[in-house]
Amino acid sequence: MKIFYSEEHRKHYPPFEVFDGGIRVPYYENPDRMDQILSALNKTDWAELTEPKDFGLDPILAVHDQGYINFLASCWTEWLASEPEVAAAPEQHAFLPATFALRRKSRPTSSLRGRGGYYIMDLSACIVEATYKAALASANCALSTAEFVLKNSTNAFALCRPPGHHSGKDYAGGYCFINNAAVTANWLSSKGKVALLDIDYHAGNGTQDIFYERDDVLTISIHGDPDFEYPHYIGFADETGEGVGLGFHKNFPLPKDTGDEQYLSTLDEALSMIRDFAPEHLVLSTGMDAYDGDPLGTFHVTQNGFNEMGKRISSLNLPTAIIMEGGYANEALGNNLTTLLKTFR
Ligand code: SP5
Ligand code: ZN
Repeated sequence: MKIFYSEEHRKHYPPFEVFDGGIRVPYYENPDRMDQILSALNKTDWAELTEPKDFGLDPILAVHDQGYINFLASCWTEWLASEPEVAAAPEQHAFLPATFALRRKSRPTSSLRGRGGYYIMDLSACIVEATYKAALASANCALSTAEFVLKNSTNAFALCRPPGHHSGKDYAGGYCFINNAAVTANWLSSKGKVALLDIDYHAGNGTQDIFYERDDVLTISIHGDPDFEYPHYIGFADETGEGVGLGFHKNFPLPKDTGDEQYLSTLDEALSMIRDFAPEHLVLSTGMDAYDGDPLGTFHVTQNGFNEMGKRISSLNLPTAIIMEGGYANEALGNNLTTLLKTFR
């Protein structure tokens, strides 16, 4: 299996994030995740790692707002230039907003703080010097995968870091800056209908937002119920699309402690929707944080569960762009992922 991967992510390693209750914790979405995955892939005889090519900004700007991308590009240097304390010890700092945009119609004001609260939705999308380049390389891994899937009518995997599914048209959040899966689905949508299935433990809010009013990309997310879980305000069952997009989005919010059996029967419902939609391509937002041992999750999906998920999804027999999202049980991440991926060979 072709796997598109870039080392460009490595220096995107913020020194902390801010958790519930305001405590600073080490950054969970860290480069060790990729090392665990790479080491598991290297033990297989089917993983073929390839550098992504550069697609430029056009396919990204087809999904994201120009002002938002400009903000990502210049945030760190602007911050460094304006705060002597940061410039004195950049490795101890990460940019985060302190005030968030209001629920009324608001605008990105010109100050960095004003843009920060407008373009960032939480305290885990930390920006450091390497963030923007890492996010671009990650999107290029996804686009390279899309191109390969299209040309060869087969499956391929984008080992993306940072992940993407919490990032909307004009905002970062949940470790995500550019929505790699959305960029991919949008890019593929010029060749026919696309289904995007999100199996990350968290609701794919950014993806939902981006395609909410479209009927050419069916988006489905299976996740922890936002009644108790991040991202808290989106991902409910009654959100089903708007305008021509009505009926082309589906959320499956599941309770705490969901295990293999309940997960798989929900997956079957999602797969039957995809069959009915009859897309040309599938994009799979592949978070592994539904895993039993995940520090950010509450589900109990086992390695065997991931194997069964992979078998059922791959039996759709659709050319599939598999896009890496979350998954934080680093010691199990590599094996869980290769277990899922190998069903797509
Ligand atoms: C891509 C992805 O999986 N992003 C997830 C971002 C989740 N951030 C949520 C932070 C809230 C942490 N609450 C943790 C409780 C641990 N016991
Ligand atoms: Zn997640």
